[in-house]
Amino acid sequence: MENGMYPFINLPLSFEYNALEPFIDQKTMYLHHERHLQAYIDNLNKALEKCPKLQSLTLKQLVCGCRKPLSEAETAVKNNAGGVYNHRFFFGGLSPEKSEPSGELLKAVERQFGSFNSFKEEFKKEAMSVFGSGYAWLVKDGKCLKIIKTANQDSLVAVSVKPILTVDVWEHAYYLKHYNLRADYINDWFNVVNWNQAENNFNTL
Ligand code: MN3
Repeated sequence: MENGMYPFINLPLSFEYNALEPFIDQKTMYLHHERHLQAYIDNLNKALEKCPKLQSLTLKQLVCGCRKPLSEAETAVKNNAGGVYNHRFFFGGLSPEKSEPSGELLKAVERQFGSFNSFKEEFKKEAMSVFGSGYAWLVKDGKCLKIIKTANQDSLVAVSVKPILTVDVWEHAYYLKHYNLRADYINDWFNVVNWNQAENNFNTL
């Protein structure tokens, strides 16, 4: 991932804001990337101004918040770094090009969940059950695939699992188009998942 260190900038998406229509609308994509992610980036940079010692750490190291207990400024760094990391991961997992899992990832999905369709059902159920704001993730844990949930901008970086794919289920990710219907949003999101990126994540260490 480029721009992994302070000062952070908002990297452009690899597609236009309207490219995921009709599944995710242009206004949602614009606000999500240009306002929400930008705010995490600005707040991360501001928090890092107060913590010069952390300025040489990578985004992943900042997300870990490894030094405990954290001061107020360090907590702001950790939370906002989580917001940047999670959003970059989420946006990187989207594509206007229709794709499906293939190769080793498809084999692993079938081994773990029985079929791609059963995986989708299971993933949707988990994403629906995220209470409040957070994310559902497909992760690799050793040789197994698992679906896990995180709250707010907590991250998986400090956990020993490898993220493959995530869906942002904060209301800002879907409210303008899908209102309160998170299930409809998740169904639509499945149409714009970048399975090629997911497969790269699965195959790289
Ligand atoms: Mn979001």
